[in-house]
Amino acid sequence: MAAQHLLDNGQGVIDPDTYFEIQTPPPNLAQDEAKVRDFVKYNLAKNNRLVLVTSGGTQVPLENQTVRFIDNFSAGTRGATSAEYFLEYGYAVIFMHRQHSLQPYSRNYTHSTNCFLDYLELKPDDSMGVSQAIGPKLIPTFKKYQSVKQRNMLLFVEFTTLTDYLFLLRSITLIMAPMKSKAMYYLAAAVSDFFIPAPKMAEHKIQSSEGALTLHLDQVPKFLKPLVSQWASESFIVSFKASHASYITCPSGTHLFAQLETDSRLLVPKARAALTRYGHQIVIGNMLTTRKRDVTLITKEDDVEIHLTDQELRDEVEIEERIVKELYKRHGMFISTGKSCAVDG
Ligand code: 9Z3
Repeated sequence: MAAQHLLDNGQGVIDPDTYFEIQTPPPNLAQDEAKVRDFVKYNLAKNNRLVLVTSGGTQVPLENQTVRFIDNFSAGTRGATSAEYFLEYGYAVIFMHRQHSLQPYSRNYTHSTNCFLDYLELKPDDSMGVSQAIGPKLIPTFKKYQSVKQRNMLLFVEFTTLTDYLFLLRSITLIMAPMKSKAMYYLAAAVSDFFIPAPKMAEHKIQSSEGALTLHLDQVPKFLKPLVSQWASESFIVSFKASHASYITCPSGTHLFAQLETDSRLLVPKARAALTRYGHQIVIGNMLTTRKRDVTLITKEDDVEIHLTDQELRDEVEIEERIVKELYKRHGMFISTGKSCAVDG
């Protein structure tokens, strides 16, 4: 009853504290918190930099006994690839990812169109090994993966729903707080803007016999606000802003994809507005269609465009390498001066 009352502010927007009161925490939250606590303690003692990478999309269920849900798009490429480069720069990484989305190191193999059996071959003695076609390519990746595991530099934490994500985000951030400026948050996950609060959700499968379905979704509270101002106020926070190109519908009914100049021109002001609103260190703006080639880093002081040439794309250069290189530098300045960028005077 009280929860229902709290929801009714007339605009369908609740505050972050109320969200945690009305939603049910994920069942494995205590176990995840315990492993994150051990990981942070270990890396704090080693004086390592630590980054929380969030990756993949969140899911919003439409029923308590869920049959249907709404999903946010992200394969997890940005997060998984960036995590590898953070590890190369000496960061310990908490990789908080959507279940079954791409993961660092295995990302080039798990979601390929090949069946995993195609990576194997039968030896003359009837034993099984990695096929000659893939084995040599896999060795450097395998060695890197083994090394980060042995050195306890990479921790995996999984989420599926928006609620899992937000409970985990709050817990992990609070556990990381003692890392202060050595902690970075790299919030690449695609997070739902709308959800159905638990007290308003249908218990069982919504029946099609009742006719057409009209959905009302409430707005998700803006969690970047408490994250920046309370949970991780002394740390280095990087969020992402994604934007779409437009579709033009032709008279024939086909959808022509047109990356209108206006869309990319809107992205930077929108990203800057997010930076001003929350007061964190960096917003990375990316268009969904060009995200593997172009991004803009927006800080209080400057805009930095990172662009890969056609040749670099053919050479399989990954834009995340450039992003992480730039962040490593700026995080270093933040650790030593408390600012993300050298300011003249
Ligand atoms: C992004 O913008 C990511 O770069 C992508 C990566 C989701 C586009 P993929 O893994 O996709 O390469 O398939 N993530 C953030 C999107 C988001 O939800 N941002 C929130 C917002 O814009 C703020 S945290 O309000």
